[in-house]
Amino acid sequence: MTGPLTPAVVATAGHVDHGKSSLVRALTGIEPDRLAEEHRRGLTIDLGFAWTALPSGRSVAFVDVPGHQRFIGNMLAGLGPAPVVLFVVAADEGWQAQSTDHLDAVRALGIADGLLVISKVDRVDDGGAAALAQARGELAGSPLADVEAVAVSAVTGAGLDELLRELDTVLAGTKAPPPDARVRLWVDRAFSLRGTGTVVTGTLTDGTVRTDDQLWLSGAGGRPQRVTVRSLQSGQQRFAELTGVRRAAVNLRGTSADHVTRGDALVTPGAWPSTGQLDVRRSSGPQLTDLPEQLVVHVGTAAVPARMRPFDDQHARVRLDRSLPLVVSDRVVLRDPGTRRIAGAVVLDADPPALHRRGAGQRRSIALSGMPIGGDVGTEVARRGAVPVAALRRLGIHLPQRPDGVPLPDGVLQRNGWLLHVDAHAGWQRRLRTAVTGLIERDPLSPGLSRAAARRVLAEPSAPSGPPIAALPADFPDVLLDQLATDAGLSSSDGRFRLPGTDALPPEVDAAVAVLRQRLSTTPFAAPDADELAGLGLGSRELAVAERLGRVLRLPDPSGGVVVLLPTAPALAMRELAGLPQPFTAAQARTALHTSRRVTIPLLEHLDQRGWTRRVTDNLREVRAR
Ligand SMILES: Nc1nc2c(ncn2[C@@H]2O[C@H](COP(=O)(O)OP(=O)(O)OP(=O)(O)O)[C@@H](O)[C@H]2O)c(=O)[nH]1
Ligand SMILES: [Mg+2]
Repeated sequence: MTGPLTPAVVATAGHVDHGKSSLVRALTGIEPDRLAEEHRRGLTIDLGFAWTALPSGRSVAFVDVPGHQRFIGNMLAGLGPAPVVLFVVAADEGWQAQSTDHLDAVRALGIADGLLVISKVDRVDDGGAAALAQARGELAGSPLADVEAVAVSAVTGAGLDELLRELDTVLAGTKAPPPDARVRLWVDRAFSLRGTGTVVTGTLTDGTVRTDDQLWLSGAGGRPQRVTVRSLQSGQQRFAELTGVRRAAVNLRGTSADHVTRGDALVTPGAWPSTGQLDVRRSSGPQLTDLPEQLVVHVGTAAVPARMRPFDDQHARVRLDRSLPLVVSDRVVLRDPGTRRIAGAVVLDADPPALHRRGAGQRRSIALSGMPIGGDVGTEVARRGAVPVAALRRLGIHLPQRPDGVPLPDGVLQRNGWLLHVDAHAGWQRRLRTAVTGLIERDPLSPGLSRAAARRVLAEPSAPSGPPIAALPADFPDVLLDQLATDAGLSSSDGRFRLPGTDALPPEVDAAVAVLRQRLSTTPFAAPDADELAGLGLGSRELAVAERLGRVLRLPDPSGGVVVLLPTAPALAMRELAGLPQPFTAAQARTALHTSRRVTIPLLEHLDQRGWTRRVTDNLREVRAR
């Protein structure tokens, strides 16, 4: 296969002492065991890193893992982000306990690319044939069942060239992740270098990191730290940008090494959810009902204690002790720290619904059983009623690249960057109409249901008797709420919803308004005073409805009361004011309109606002040419 020789990251795996570190050293000339204690004890404790170029020229980095059972956490942190594995089995000892443990981890992580390496062939006479046959038997049925095998000796150098050639072939067949994906780099080390500052290292799996990038460091501290990439290295060379899958050493501004630990992740700001609860489907290992409630969840380089509640033997809810940037389709390892058993699982839902009602667990089991890996837009939208397209993307749910124009699943509508489910949409319309109708019945003078009140109504849990309707999301935009009201046949203005055609005045109010209008038709600027309004039974609510119906105009009275005129009063006033010498004073206007100062000042201000008059100085106005 041709194509760009994208760099690669390969992890080792295999039983303790089977020669993993010796192999990496022989292949690269770099010592992967970095710690003095590792040399003293002659075994790997923590991850080791080394790199070389393959015969094709492709550069490859190795992450060398410990085989000892005690360091299984470190082993999983090394294998977690690596897509390719060298599975090492010693020719003299053959398959051993941690060979099985590591194969369980490979299964759980779904790693299907790599090589079977029969090591230490110089120690046997059969060229490794017996160990190979045994290992093949163990690998049968696993994702590594069909990988090529190479017999090597780190001591004599036998087979090393062939191994590098075979690795080249394996890597040529793997697909690099899309460079424009959101970044998620699981940190495996953090340290401080004099003169350089904080450096974190990890296997970059998703996206591209560039110098000067702003990223978030999401970790145990809760809130993500905002950091900036000062410089980048891979294999001790500097780069302006790095694309996964690749080892990366990232020099960061904005944090100190003491605040970063293995299991933190460098991520694109705002692009990943912070997930504390997951619904998962088992992919390998024991049935979920056979695992204890207390587990350790391994994903990327993170190891987080968690509690699991199985819904059935294949599906469970996992509650993490701390949130992680996890999305739908992520693979997680569920490890029972007591028995060493390891199950693999795939995240089906990174934002699962709360389970309150009786039988919710059983219903969830059914829902999860029918859920495809990668998520289903229809189900997700139905569950939430409405959800921003961006939020679904963030959760890792597979969406068409551009939902506009692309057919959406049945029952899903797209509006203003949101996806709505027709059932919820219809249910919300019904509820809104009922609420508005009830309000008008109780209080015919009501100005209508406010948006805030409408939100409260639509956010309530649906009645146990009726069909379940999702609660309206708190961030549902006003424009969509107004549109919903319009769809429900309501009229919507000033952020209030009313029933069109029901805006009639109760008869006694109607009669009082008629009396007032009659009076104002002969003396248009003699606004009724508070006593007269009280005598007619017209309070502020009655007047508000009369104004909405276009029967009167209300102007604020600076003394705190209200000036009530006919809606035609401003035009009539203009006729009088146009006859005055320009500019004119408020006193001149008052005389011309045969009214009081209480009416004149609000009326002139109203005319100013309409742009019919203009203030020339504090007390002088002129009529504007129209
Ligand atoms: N004869 C021979 N000995 C080897 C070979 N490879 C490794 N060894 C020896 O086997 C022992 C273990 O080797 P390591 O490379 O440390 O094994 P490992 O798999 O990295 O061990 P852990 O990291 O602790 O799991 C050492 O004493 C090595 O010298 C080999 O190809 N031939
Ligand atoms: Mg080792």
